[in-house]
Amino acid sequence: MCENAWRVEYCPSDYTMAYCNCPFTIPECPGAWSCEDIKVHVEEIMAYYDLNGDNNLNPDDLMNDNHYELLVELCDVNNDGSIDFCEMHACAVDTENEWRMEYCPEGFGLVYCDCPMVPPECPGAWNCAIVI
Ligand SMILES: [Ca+2]
Ligand SMILES: [Ca+2]
Repeated sequence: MCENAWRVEYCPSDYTMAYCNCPFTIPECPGAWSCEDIKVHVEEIMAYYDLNGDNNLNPDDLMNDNHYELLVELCDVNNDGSIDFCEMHACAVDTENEWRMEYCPEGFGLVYCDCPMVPPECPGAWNCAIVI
């Protein structure tokens, strides 16, 4: 709104308004998951399958073999034979986007979610080296 108010005031009258896609308004697609939904889902999966609590899914967790192999095939990005939280999270985001491409109306955006396990950089925040 500010940009267009500024244009009305300072631009020649035939100058066009800016109509940008608002990044915060996404068309409704029933059943689509938000980043928050994905995070909760991944937390549930990890809590359910990660029996030894090391935040990795691997054969130690006594998963059903077929399910484990499928997960490794789909989600084990670094090929170390286990799926950590962020690999599972990225996998869930991919799955969500495949679903959206199939079922959501055209124009419905894909979802891009950072792995919630990695603390975000905060400008001006102190890191451990400064604190110590
Ligand atoms: Ca584990
Ligand atoms: Ca891995």
